[in-house]
Amino acid sequence: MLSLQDQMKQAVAISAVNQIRDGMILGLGSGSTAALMIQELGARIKKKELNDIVGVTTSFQGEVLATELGIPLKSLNAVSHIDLAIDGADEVDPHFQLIKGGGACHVQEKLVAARAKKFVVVVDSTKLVDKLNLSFLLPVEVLPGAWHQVKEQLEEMGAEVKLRMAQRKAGPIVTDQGNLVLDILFKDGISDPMSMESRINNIPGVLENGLFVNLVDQVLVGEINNNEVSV
Ligand code: ABF
Repeated sequence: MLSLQDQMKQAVAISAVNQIRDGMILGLGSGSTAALMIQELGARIKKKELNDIVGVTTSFQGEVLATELGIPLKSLNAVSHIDLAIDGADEVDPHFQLIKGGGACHVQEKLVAARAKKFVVVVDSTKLVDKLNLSFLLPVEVLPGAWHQVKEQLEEMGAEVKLRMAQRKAGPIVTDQGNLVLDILFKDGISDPMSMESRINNIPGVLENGLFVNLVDQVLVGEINNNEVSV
């Protein structure tokens, strides 16, 4: 029996896959909601309900899943465009600005979202917030040789900063690109995501941060009302 949260994720994943048409080049996101979407896509391709699909994944994890399901894949460099990208998020504000990167995949996720003609975000209602970064930490991918210097510069901007460690502190989390992740918190949240996104990215050694500003075309939200799941 799926938890209520998983039922919401499943419902938005199916609703997003309903937007896919034959011949599309798709951006395939990361995280558990995107994984449900990839599974549904794989099932429809197998049943020949969807044909001539090409996927561009945003993480190694997504690549493994899509490969196992037989979804044809190409790299971002090998496609001329992306028709539709579908991905999850960690926080969504009332202006559809996002925090992503809880899974440390936000560099590739942002590249794919920026390339897509349509970017659809799939979340359950727990991801909706009034203001970004009041609770979920903002991920910043940094070059390994620069993590401490970037940490200091972020602290000078007023953030609390932690190097993301693997479970049981076995070592730092390493991204698919071979970099490290700093998780940062501005205790009053982020009021101006656009200026914060570029301020952080201007620090030497920063590859990309998890603020996704003005990229989203549609947010599909799974909700529970009277024990009924709806999108
Ligand atoms: C990806 O997966 C990330 O950008 C985000 O961190 C996360 C959301 O995961 P889930 O759907 O499991 O909550 O989309």
